[in-house]
Amino acid sequence: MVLTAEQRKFFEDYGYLKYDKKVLADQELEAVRQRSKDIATGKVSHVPSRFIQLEAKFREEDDSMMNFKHQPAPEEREFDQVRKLTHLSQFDELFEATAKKPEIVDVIEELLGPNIKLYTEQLMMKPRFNGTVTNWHQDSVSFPWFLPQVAVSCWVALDDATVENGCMTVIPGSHKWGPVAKEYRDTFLDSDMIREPVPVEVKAGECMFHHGLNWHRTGANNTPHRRRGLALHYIKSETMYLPNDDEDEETRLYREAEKPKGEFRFMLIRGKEFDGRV
Ligand SMILES: O=C(O)CCC(=O)C(=O)O
Repeated sequence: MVLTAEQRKFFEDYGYLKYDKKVLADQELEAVRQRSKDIATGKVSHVPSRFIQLEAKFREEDDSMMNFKHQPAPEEREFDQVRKLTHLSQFDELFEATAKKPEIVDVIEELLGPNIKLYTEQLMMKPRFNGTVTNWHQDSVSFPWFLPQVAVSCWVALDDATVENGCMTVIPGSHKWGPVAKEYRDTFLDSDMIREPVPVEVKAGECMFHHGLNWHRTGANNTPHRRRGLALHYIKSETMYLPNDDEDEETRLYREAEKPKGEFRFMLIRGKEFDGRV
């Protein structure tokens, strides 16, 4: 057991856990920062450019999550314009090794169970001066193709995350209300039955864990300091995946991310995988 009884109870009661232990040593942190910079700025090209998203004001007119329509040439991409890198583990060994680090996965195992897959990761760059808000959401509701909607995420700070530069803000206990359909978001958030939001400042190299149904957001970053955060989204290997015939572009791209490794399966992190499941 890596978590104390108090930490487990805190996660069960509030749906998140600030974890004050370093999960990335200083050297690892530096390597991950450097690799993310090399990918974002096109110095290396093993991550397809459709998994590199710019902040909206630097995109032409594409409003979607992936900017596959108006992807600028790598040499036109500026570091401080990049909003998000996704699917890094599928293409990059350093990110794969990070997603498999025992310091992280031991905790995930306690919170999610022994059979663990990685759905994806999102490296939210929250660039200095340009970083925009990520609005209130529940991760599992954003991944409706997985049943049951059970996920635990680990959010690793690559820079000190503060209130000023857009750290995570969570609504304690909000996971207990279950999945809330997107059209009810504002009504839900206005309800006086939900607790006050709490900012969670995290030091570089440390992390927080959150339940897939926990409501959270991050603020804008207008400071001169970057606030990069690597969100690793884990699901149970027992999860059912519901691809549909009219699969939208976004989902198709998620699935295609696995192609370099052969037949499509989500990445096994620990334990077993099961026929017909993710
Ligand atoms: O890092 C961010 O700005 C947002 C992260 C997030 O929403 C998540 O980890 O689910």
